[in-house]
Amino acid sequence: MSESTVFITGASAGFGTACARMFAKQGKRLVLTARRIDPLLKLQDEIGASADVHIIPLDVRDRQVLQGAIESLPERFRNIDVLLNNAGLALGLEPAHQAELDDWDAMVDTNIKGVMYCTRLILPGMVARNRGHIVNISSTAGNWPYPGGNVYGGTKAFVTQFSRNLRADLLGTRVRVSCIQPGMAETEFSRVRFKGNDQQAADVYRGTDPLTAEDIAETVRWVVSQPPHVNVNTLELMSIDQSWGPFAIHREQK
Ligand code: NDP
Ligand code: 8X3
Repeated sequence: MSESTVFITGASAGFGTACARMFAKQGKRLVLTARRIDPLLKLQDEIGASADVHIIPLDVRDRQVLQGAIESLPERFRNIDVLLNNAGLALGLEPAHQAELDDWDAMVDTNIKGVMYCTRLILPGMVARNRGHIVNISSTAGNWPYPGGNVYGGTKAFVTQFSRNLRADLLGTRVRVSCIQPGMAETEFSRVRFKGNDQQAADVYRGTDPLTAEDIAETVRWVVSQPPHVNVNTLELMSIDQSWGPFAIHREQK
């Protein structure tokens, strides 16, 4: 797929930036999107020598803007071969009865609706060409519960099940769908979750060897580079320093 086109959401930081760098090394044509234009411009500057890069500052929550951006892509970027649905966030770690409803709305709108919109707008072209690959970034948080994971984990469970249901719909086509479920990875993720509190964000990774954005880019590279008849359905990965706890049990003091 040397001449192929990759569309990445959330390319301004973390996994998205690392994946853009990885695909640029392979000489892919890249459409890079996120809300912040400055990091996108910087990235375009960095990788523009090895890849043809088109940047679009947009919010995946805005369906009209997304539709307009995709419909008005320059001709050479129109035939998207890989859609990396990566843009997403967690906001807050409060228990459900104390969480901010605005945070829940933002997570649902970004992590669920953003993935829905990008998929629905880009998938028809893939089906028409009978070629393409949708790679969705879910999370271990969609598989395993943890205190404060409430809506964030729920949105990622959606991404996992949506990926499987897309596979069901696309049977008989050559369009592939893969769902990657990373555990704790050090990016801007915790800084966003804790609303700019750098200390709280750093504490998440303190004393551990977390996954890196480059680890996820390598996983995406492997998933996408399988032979066309091989569909990696779901792939979960964690840092060696992360595992499961026992069931939590509340005991009354007698
Ligand atoms: P980062 O915070 O480093 O990057 C998130 C990216 O998403 C940024 O480029 C951000 O760009 C973009 N984004 C967020 N909201 C929107 C929006 N409304 N519209 C467009 N772009 C948006 O986090 P990660 O790289 O770690 O996260 C990438 C994905 O991986 C997310 O879906 C996250 O849930 C998931 N994930 C992360 C894990 C981790 O531990 N880090 C583990 C498992 C999954 P901008 O702010 O410029 O819009
Ligand atoms: C991010 C991983 O464990 O912080 O999806 O929810 S976690």
